Amino acid sequence: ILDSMRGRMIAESDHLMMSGIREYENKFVNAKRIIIVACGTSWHAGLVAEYLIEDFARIPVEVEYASEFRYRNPIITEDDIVVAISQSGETADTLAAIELAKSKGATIFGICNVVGSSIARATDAGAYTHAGPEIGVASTKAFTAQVTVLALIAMIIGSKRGTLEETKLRQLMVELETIPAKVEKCLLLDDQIKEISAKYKDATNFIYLGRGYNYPVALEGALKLKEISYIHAEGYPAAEMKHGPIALIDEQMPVVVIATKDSSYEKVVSNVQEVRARKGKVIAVVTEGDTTIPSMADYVIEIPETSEHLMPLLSVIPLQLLSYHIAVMRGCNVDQPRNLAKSVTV
Ligand code: F1P
Repeated sequence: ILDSMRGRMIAESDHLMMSGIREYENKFVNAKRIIIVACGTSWHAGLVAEYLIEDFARIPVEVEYASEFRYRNPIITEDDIVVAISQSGETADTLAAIELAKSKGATIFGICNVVGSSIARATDAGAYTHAGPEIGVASTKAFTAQVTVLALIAMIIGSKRGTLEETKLRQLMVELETIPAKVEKCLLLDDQIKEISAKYKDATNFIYLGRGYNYPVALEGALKLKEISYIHAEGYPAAEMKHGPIALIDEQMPVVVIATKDSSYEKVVSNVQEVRARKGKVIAVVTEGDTTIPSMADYVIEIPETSEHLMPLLSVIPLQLLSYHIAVMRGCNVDQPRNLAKSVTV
């Protein structure tokens, strides 16, 4: 994935996507609304895309679970662009959502990993992620590749619409180039995360908190733990905690907080204080060199600094490793978790 990311995304900015994005560029640039449909991990990548597209391109975005969208009576018009995201390209709910949107005349843009898959074939245009085959059932590198492609799309549309300044675009391109090396650094955290996993392998519940770009990452961290460790886990936007989930926090509750240095950092500090005040156990993912959150956390995982827009590419990795080690320690089959299928085709 690192090679494919490096090769595709940076050097030749004009050839980033397959022809799909260029062919449909005007449609994207003039879109009044973008609807994203996906399931599971792909839905979480879609949520990151909502933040990216609204930030960079200032086009309203709706992110829908395909499994719900297909059965309700959504308003879809010929002016809409529907972006369908799927690793396998075979997910029945996503395919049905595409068919529904097509029947209303919307333009369908696909983001799939598997070349020639059913979803890729059902779309008007698209971009392949080329992340290589996912060996296990649970999506991991597919998320990274999807977010990368979606970030590039948001940057291209934002730049063409004039809502993303040239200097900001350049900075983001330079920053993207550093991501593969930073991903490698995150992978070196493996031993440390294994030690943390040993402390919490017998937990029965987990909470994951994040704000802004780290909110979808919190959801994804919780999903990975559920999928492969069978531990009940919930992800929340950190600010939502006070509206209910805070009642769950006691000394038995591990709370994973994604607290990297970004525009919502100070607010996350208050959220961590709220968890501490209720004796929750804090596992914090922080930016290298941070001292404030580490002084309040039980365990600290340091990851490299990057733009908050690209942070999900890094902050998801320690959470994937945490789920992986906990699952292995609990004797679970991480490649073939119970009750899950690689392609959910029904
Ligand atoms: C969607 C998905 C995966 C999940 C599991 C079941 O798949 O929910 O995110 O990890 O494998 O399917 P896809 O549409 O992205 O292939």
